[in-house]
Amino acid sequence: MSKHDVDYTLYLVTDSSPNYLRGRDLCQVVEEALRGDVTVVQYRDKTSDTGVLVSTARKLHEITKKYKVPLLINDRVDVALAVGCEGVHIGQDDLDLHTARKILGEDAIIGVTVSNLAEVETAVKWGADYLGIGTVFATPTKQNTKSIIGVEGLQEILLKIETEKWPVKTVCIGGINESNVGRVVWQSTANGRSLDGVAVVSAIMAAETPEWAANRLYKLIKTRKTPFANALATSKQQKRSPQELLALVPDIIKAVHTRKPLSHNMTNLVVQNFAANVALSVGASPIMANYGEEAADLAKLGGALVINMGTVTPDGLKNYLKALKAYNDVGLPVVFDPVGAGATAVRRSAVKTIFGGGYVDVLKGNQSEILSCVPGGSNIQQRGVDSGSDGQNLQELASAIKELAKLRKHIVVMTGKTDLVSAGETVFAIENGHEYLGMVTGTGCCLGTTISAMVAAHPNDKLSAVIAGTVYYGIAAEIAAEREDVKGPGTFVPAFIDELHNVRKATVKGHLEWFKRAKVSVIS
Ligand code: 3NM
Repeated sequence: MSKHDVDYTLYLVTDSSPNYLRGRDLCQVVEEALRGDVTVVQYRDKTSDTGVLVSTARKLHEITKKYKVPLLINDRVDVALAVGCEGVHIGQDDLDLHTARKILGEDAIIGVTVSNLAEVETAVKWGADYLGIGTVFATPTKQNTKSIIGVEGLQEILLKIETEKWPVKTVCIGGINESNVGRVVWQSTANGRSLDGVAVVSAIMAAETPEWAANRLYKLIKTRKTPFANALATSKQQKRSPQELLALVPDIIKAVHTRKPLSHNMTNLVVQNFAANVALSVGASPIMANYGEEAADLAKLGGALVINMGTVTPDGLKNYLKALKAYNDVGLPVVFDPVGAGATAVRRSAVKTIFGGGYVDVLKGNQSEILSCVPGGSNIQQRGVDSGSDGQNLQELASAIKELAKLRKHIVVMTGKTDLVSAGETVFAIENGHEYLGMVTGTGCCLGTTISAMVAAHPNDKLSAVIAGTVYYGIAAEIAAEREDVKGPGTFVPAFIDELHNVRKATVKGHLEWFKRAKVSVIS
């Protein structure tokens, strides 16, 4: 078989540690896995003597040849040469690729571990056949990994490879198993560039029945099966005109009123009370539950989750991840507000952890927060454009959020003087709102709460639900600010809560005067 025809779909990396083998024979486990459709085997053994490595590799090679699957040796070019197997896999601290190629020749398969763009570039330059991209998630199998890159890092690397049209194949590695493989493969696809496969150790080596485990993984990778694919707005939904979308707004507000969906907020210390009151005013049923263990029960109630990382802590992050998983498991919507995302290294890392931990349906934040979520950083941000300078760079911001939404496969809401909403194909601009919203703490967070109520009540068309929530919120602010009793930001807050309530009540009664203020357009 030519090395160009290798199928990387399910790449097994072996591990001979007793807690994985549990007394079983390595070759037997590998053969079972091959029966379950493993397509590449890498023999990885960091401790055995060279003699043992060569004899085990020979046995493994006899088996892999039967299944017409390539055998690669981790790190040890000498062992690969002695055995005459198909190639090697080398890490960043192993023998360099150029030398390995000189020793093994052009026909050998040589793969390289990479975790950042510089390593990718070097590996491609020296002719790597494939890249093992990782570590995606922290894993007990390899605890001394250099960096945890998350789905984010994976996307960034795939995007670069796609942009440069590099011919290299790709697999990802680190913490991939049956529960996350479909999402990781689906989510990491960047501009049409997908992974060629997935590499696993424990998901197969530690499985009771390696054959079944491999077979299930293979099918999940091949079908790119993930429930989240249905969460995304369809092209048809995205191509609707602002008028078509606006026509849905009253019914969405009524649906919240009728269904009173749960708005489960894991939010920051500053806005707990305000957000709960906003949820009540828009007709939702709020619960401010920050303890992740409760999420599985709450997720049975048909609502939506808001993760607002405004006052993130290590415990808080663990709780968010539990809740994210609980809502993902039942397919209910999650709104993520990456408050202060770019402000500290801790928050940048928290954003990665959350994106890695599950699927987020709606990402909502201000300009700098959203731009901080662009993998690899945004050019706009690098040029110092920050919130406030909306006018001249609206088109640029629109393109940035469109790309981000497309890449991440979720809806992005960027708040500002003009709010921008995109699910990846079209960008809608909403020009409702009032400057008082920017003078009171927590109004952005409470928009997240409002959106959660809308998407919970209208889950099959989240794009129109997000637009409905944003328009309704902005108009309620305008009406509140115009009231005679409102003298400034302080008196604005209670009036705003009143008007969210009043607008909803009016809508339910069919009084839609307020709605004439709606300003939605398509800008990109
Ligand atoms: N290499 P599991 S992570 C062998 O990041 C290996 O380069 C990694 O094990 C890297 O599938 C890893 O059990 C272990 O999480 C992956």
